Amino acid sequence: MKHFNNHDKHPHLERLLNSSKSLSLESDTRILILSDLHMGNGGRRDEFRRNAELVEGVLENYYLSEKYNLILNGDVEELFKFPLNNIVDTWRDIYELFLRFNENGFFYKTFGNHDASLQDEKEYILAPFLLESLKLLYGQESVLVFHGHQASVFLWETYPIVSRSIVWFLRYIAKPFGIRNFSIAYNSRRRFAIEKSIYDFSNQSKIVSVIGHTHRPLFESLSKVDYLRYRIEELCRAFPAAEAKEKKKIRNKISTLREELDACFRKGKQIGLRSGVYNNLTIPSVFNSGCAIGKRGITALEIDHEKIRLVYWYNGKQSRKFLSDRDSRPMQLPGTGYYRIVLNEDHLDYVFSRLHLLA
Ligand SMILES: [Mn+2]
Repeated sequence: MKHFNNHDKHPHLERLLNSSKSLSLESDTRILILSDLHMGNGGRRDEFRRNAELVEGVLENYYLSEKYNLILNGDVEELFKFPLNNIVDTWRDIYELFLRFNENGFFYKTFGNHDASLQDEKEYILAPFLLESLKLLYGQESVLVFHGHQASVFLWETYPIVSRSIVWFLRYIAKPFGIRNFSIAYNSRRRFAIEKSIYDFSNQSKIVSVIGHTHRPLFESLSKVDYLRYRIEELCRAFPAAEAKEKKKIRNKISTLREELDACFRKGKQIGLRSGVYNNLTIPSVFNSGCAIGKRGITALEIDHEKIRLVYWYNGKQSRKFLSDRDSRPMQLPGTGYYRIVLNEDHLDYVFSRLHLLA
């Protein structure tokens, strides 16, 4: 008789957790986690092209010199649309830059659904550093880094063999008929289903998962909309006890946050944004680095001296003044027009305490 337990619900994720390479976080370890670059051939259909200089600039002039290690968390190459040799020829300098992170300690790359076929490519430039997932050990705790498509119920997203026919479709059929972005056209329901599944698994296993894939940044399982709501709630609670001068500040702050929230919903109508709150008490078990092909900039996760951070990099010349949710000021990278802003940050002790108290 088959024995059923909770883990049977997530066989792919269970397999990842048990088979991952492990790596210990030291008290001063620094890691940059970047995902979903979708690098192409440098042409018009290459979604990476617009942020290529920004990515190269911040990797070389900030993360490499600040002694960060690097994990690229899947969908680095867009192999559904372009052949590997075109991609590597186009972006050779960036590949060489990735490899230089080995000087700081380590460089790893996990594969996603769009670059899963690289498992078979022995000659691939990053082949020695390619993994399906990586487990970061923080004392007794685990942070599992993987792309996230493994939680999909769609077979073609999970298994490279099945996805070959999709590759063929996208490269030869979708292109002539002008179907663009077929493969990442996530509707909110599918995105939510993947996040929810990884959230449930992480809570059951008492681990933190760091993913990409859905292109939606998450910090402690919260999307931007959820986070803005929480901040507004916090400020309302602080209001009654505040001094008169402080009250005025809170009022202004709330109105700014509400404008930002309204803007999210206006945009949400177009992109199918959906709240990431799964129940009233959110467990901080899922983080998502977002993507490197955003219209105005890139999001990334940093692990730095036992803290975890969601950051946003943008080109100051192109972007509107960026509104920060938590009073943090944008920092300019000297000698460039690039800015980094910390969207959220917490100590890993806080994250795991909350996880164990609530999950
Ligand atoms: Mn993906």
